[in-house]
Amino acid sequence: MRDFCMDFSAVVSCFLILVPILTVPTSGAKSRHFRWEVEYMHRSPDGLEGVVIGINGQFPGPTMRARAGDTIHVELTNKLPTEGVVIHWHGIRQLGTPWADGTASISQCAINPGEKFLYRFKVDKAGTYFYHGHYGMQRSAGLYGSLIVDVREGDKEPFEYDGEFNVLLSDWWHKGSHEQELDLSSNPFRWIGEPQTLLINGRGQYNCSLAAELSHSQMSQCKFRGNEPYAPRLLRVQPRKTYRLRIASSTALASLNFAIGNHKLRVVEADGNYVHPFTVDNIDIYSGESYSVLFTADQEPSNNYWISVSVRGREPKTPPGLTILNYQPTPASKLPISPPPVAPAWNDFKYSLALSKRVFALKGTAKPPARPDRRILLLNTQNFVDGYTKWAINNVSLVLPATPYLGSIRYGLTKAFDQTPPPDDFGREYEIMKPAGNPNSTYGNGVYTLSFNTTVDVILQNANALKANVSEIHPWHLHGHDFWVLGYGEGKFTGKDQEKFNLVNPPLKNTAVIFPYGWTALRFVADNPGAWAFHCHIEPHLHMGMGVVFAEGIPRIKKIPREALGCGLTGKLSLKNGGT
Ligand SMILES: [Cu+2]
Repeated sequence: MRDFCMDFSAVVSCFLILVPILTVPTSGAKSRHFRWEVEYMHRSPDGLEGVVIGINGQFPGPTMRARAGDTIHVELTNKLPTEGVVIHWHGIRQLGTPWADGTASISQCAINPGEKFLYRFKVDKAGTYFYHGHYGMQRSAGLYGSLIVDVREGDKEPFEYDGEFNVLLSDWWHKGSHEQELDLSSNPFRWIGEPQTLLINGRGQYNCSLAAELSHSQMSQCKFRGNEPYAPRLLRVQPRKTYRLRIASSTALASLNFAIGNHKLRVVEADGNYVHPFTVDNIDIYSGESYSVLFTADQEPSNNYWISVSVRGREPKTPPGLTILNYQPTPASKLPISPPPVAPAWNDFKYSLALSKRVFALKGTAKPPARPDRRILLLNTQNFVDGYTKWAINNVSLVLPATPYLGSIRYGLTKAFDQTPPPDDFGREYEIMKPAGNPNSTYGNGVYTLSFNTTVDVILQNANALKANVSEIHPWHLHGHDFWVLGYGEGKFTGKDQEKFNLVNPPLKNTAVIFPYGWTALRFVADNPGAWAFHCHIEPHLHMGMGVVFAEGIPRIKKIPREALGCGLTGKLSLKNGGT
């Protein structure tokens, strides 16, 4: 905030804009009001100047903080001159406010340039969340920030700590998001490549390395005065104290591994749900996930230590993101005495799987219903549609319609999207271990309509991509719900695998990964009326069609704010009814 105020010499209005401008107590819970302007800005997240989408002059966007039970009001003005915008509140279930989920073409119309939209929703559950753009590839352009929900006043977390830090992770390309979008949509296909830099709280280093001298690298040693926009934000700790790190990954592509040199991490929260605590040397974190980890500053206090973020799951062509754990009163300029911790090999998927399998719900967490009412198997494949490279689910590559599903389903506008639902299964003879015999698929925008209040199992089945011996990681994120992760398996899912589902203490999450050639089983209850995206959180993959839409209980929704539906067929409907 200080940078912003100094940059713009507008201290007074800065405080008015950036802090909640009004808090009104209602039975302990508060309304928290924010006024945001979203705009393009020149920034140098890694030392090279590029264009980012910022909020109120900040990149990443302002950190939002509230208590469980509070209502958040964000009056958002779109100051991008030529494109729409929406913001998704990742991990917030939007109970009773499905129009505030911030998914263009699904829960609302994109907010036009110059227009305002009011996001009003309740944060019902304490946890580590974040928000990000959900239109085009605006997340890749840097439209994201942290959203932290504390426990209700008087409530306690099931663990103790003395201080905390937000660690929002992202990846950064020097090629702009529009060019990336065009590359991915081109024939012949142009892959965007690996990110140039990993960012920690929006900061990374491209032309130098903090650890160059220690790692004997070819890169030059970074030297900072401290006010450079790409100077790392240090984490300053007092010896012997215990800290909570709230780590969230908003990466467009990279799967990451997080470690602090010489320190163990105790994992206590995942995706806004408490987990049975377990201790690790380092933790994998996929795009769309968040974790809270505790660590104690119990090492030699006259030294500083590395915090290191490395690429997993894809051959890393991006150097690790680094910052420093700075023990007080040791000078921050004193570099750690050994090189940064080395992450497990990028393709050690067994390591990753073993880590994912260590996540169990904390005792007392809601348990899943004993059996599902419906099972949906979703095959993840890379395909061609009319010669274009795409991703498809059960052979359908998602192309979003012009009218948001929430409105078209609520008002029975059957012309707004394909009324034939996509398939619940794929041919059982499909060979997941090799490239498809016929890799062609089709575009589609049909919906999985879930009967209200029923229990749904989703089995995500991974497969070989277009190229032989390639199967990628996909972190799948569900909107509007948490799901239980019932199990992970290798190879093709069979009915027998159900017998091994964990129904005792499966973790509740909103994002879960499928590993190469494997499957992941999820269960959730369709009890939140709305239209909900379920998709791979890798932004290029979603852009290439890797998602589906679930809809449940929409006839129960009484009134959808008109502002959410002013486009497509719902926009015309609104005009016909005299604008009401
Ligand atoms: Cu993916």
